Amino acid sequence: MYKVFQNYLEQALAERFSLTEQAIPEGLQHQKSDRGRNPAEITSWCYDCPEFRKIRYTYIDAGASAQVFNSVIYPGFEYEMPMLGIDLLSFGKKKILVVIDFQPLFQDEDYLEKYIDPMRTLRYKYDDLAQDLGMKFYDANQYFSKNLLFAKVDEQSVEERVFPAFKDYIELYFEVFKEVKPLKSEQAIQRIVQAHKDYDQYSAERDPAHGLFSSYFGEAWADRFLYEFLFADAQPVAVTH
Ligand code: BLA
Repeated sequence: MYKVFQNYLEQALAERFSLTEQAIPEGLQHQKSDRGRNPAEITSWCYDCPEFRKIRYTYIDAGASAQVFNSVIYPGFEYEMPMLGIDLLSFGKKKILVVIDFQPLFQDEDYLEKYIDPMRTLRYKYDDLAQDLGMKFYDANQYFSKNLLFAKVDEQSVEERVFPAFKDYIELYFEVFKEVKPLKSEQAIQRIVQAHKDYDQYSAERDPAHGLFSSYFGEAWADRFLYEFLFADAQPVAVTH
């Protein structure tokens, strides 16, 4: 269902950047499960290039039970640019959730004006996808922007609305990125290093996907996938098992 989204992202990246494939820890790149109603498969890809220190995306294919495309693009530490965050989820026809955002590293006014305001036109172009759904797992005021697309939709709008929105947000992300000047001072760069670390820590601790990964692939695998791949700069808080 979201394979055309993945193909588009891959194409958009390949035509602009010189990507190097990054190794994914043993056992995490691909996994299969027969535990659910339908067989499930999870596959991940990871790249970097001079502009982006980590480009990762994951596809979960569990037939009619689940189709998921999840991606985060982490700029290099010398760019204060937000991450591009994408989470497209489909659990059968009844539950399709889509989230696309430039995920801000900071919430101060100057930062938001510089990196989040440029999304305003698209946010209103896709007003039907900016649904103001409350967040249960995350805090909407941390690492999310006011211009995020967050919607519960049907299959038809995935094709007619979400795909055009996805393309527009990706194009805009790279356009804004093109104008960004790399930071020079070591202190400013260290502030970004810390912000990326905080983002990973926050995301690993709250990720609503842990249960999904556990149910298909077991809890040990889920923990490894979160802390060794998705949010590799996060520290597991406590060993509970
Ligand atoms: C919600 N994301 C979810 C949910 C799941 C995932 C299972 C809960 C859906 C529900 O309400 O039942 C799935 N998250 C994943 C998967 C991965 C993951 C499969 O990290 C990894 C492969 N989530 C992101 C990114 C964004 C994001 C990059 O990973 C940013 C655009 C957003 N996901 C996001 C939001 C919600 C969500 C805002 C709703 C959470 C809430 O209600 O607090």
